[in-house]
Order: sequence, then C-alpha cells, then structure tokens
Amino acid sequence: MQKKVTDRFLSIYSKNATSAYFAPGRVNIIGEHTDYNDGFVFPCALEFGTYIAVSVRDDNLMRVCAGNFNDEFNQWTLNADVATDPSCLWSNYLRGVCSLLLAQGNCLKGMDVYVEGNVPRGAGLSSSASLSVAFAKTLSEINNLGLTINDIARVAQSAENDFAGCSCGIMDQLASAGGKEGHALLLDCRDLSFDLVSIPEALDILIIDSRVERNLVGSEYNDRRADCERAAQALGVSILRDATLDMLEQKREQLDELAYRRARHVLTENDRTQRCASALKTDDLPTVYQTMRDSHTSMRDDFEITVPEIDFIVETIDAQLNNDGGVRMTGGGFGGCVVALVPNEKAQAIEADVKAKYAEKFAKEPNVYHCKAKDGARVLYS
Ligand code: GAF
Repeated sequence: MQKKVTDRFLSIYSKNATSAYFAPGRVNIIGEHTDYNDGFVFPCALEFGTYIAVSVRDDNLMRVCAGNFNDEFNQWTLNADVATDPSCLWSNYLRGVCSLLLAQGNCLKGMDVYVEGNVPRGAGLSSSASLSVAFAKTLSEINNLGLTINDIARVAQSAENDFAGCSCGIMDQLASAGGKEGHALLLDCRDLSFDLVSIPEALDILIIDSRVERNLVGSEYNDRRADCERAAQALGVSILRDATLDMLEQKREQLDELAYRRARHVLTENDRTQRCASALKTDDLPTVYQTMRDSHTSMRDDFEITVPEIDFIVETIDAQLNNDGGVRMTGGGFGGCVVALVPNEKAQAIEADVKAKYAEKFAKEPNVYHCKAKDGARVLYS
C-alpha cells in the first residue's frame, strides 16, 4: 500500500513525494460509549489505516487528492479562516485539522498531498479518525510542531467535532495516534493518560464485519449522548464518570427509565473495562472473556445499540467458544463489527462456522479479519 500511494502521488503530481505518513484504524476490545462520559476504554490500533504522501510547496496552498474518492481534488489557502466545504465532505477532516492548528498560532507550509486508506468503510473501524490523525501527524512532522500523541488526538477529535459534524469522543483518535504493536491501551478519557497492556501472542483478534452499515449512527449516537447527559444531571454530577452505582440506585426515582439504563451501562462498563485490562495483565483470561460477554449484554439490553445481525454473530461465536474466548459488539453500534479474542488455533474454525450460519440466516457473508495490535501514527519515510 505504501508503494501504491507514492506511485499514485508521482502519476498525479508528476513529481516524487518527499515524505509519507500513516495512521491506523482501531478496534475496541471493551469500553463502549464511555469515552464521552470521561470514562475508560481499551482499544488497539490495527494494520489497516490511512496513508498520506506529501511534497512541500513554496506557497501557502494546500492541495489534496483522495484515492478513495476517485482521485477527487480539493484545495484551500492556509490563512486564518479555513472553512468547511459542504461539497467535499472528506476534505473537511483535513480542513479542520489545518484550521485548528492555525488557530493555535502555528505556521503551516503549503503542500501537495495524496491520501488513500484501506480501513473498511462504514464498518466502525475508524477510517475517519485514521484520516484526521494521519493528517495531524503529517502537519506536525512537516512543520516541526512537535505534537504529542495527546495533542494529535485532540486536534483530530476537534476537527471531526467542529468540521465534520460528528460529536464523537476521543477514543478512536487516541488509539490511532498512540497504538503500540502487541498492545491495547487502557485509556482514561478524563485526563488522557494511558497504560499499555500486552495482548498474549496466543490470542487472535478476530473482527467480524456484519456489513450492516451504520446509517443511523449520527442521530442515534447523539441520542445516547443526550441520555447520558440527562442522567448525569438527574444524579447531580457534571458527567457520568463522577457518579457511582450506589448513587444511581439511591436516586433511581429521579431518573426516567431510559436515562437510568443508559447510566447503568456506562457505570458498569467503566468497571468492566478496568477489570478486563487488569485481568489481561495477570493472564486471567476467564475474567477477560466474561467482561466482554457482559459488555455485550449491557450494550444490547441497557444501551440498546446492537442490531439482530450483530447479536446473531455474537451468539453464534459464543456458542462455539465454550468459555474459551471473548466476544462482543465493538464500536458505536447499530451495525458495524463484532470483536472476538480467541485462541489462535480456534480462529479458522470460528470464521468458517460464523460465515456459514450468518449467510444462511441473512443471505450475505460477513467479512472476517484476523488481526494483531499494531503501532499508531508514524512517519513512513522522510
Ligand atoms: C464511536 C465514537 F467515535 C467513539 O468516540 C466512541 O464513543 C465509540 O463510538 C463508542 O464507544 O466510535
């Protein structure tokens, strides 16, 4: 892919790219819809991601071309007010990163840019976070800004919030910026501190894409955020991270039923996420698997973000695992992917079984990826 991107740059701009950068997509092992509640998440970076090839210009024009969008071009000048372009939605992730870095007082050089990614789109594996993180990393390196992992994640998240109209939390950007080969990140979304936890070599990370595209994610995602905010208010805290399960039970009468169940998911998920990460550290795999299973039940019943196809995949795999592996929906919900942590030797059989049963029930095959945790955003060459 790296070679493909630099070759495409040469044929599009008739000159060689002088440097290239990469940022990955992510999968979340556990900790769903907790990030925007200042809670805990446990994602890892993947092998798929966004590649960016660049050559610096001697003016202040930013010219970008996207391989995933039929080599569509977009451009803007690097002045104080870089605006969104409603006719070119993918460019807004890049425009947003530029705008925010300029607003922070940074000087940015003009560039010719070619972007192409291989994260499956619409599957909830963070193709958009990998794009904004890759571009923030690119700008940091080209302009010697010295952005840290957290700076890159923050700027990429703000670009998505303010320029792409997605009110996501910070998990995806942080995992993409700070991932480490062989590890998942236990991230505290309150202060963005993280702890790298090694994933045993003997386990495969299986990702099963239901191929149910997350069309409703925008409105449903925002509804869940609103439910959480309403719950926090009724509990007398500014954010659910500051609430406890005891508090939730004591004040149950003051919450509507939905707010109560949404809050119960978030509070129990924070606890499960920390227990899962600690258990992985001490090789207590039964606890890792149980927390994943409980997480799925909570997302299905309390947070109500699963769909029948996703529940079917989880139940099918769980039946095969016989308590020797964990499985749950991953990501924002309403379609997308299931993640399973399974012993290497079981992975092929699980894939074959779930493909056959899913195809029989839903008349389409899921896409299955066998993954390992990989490094986060990086320079490919310069
Ligand atoms: C999406 C969001 F972008 C993340 O910030 C996170 O909230 C996730 O859904 C749910 O855990 O990926």
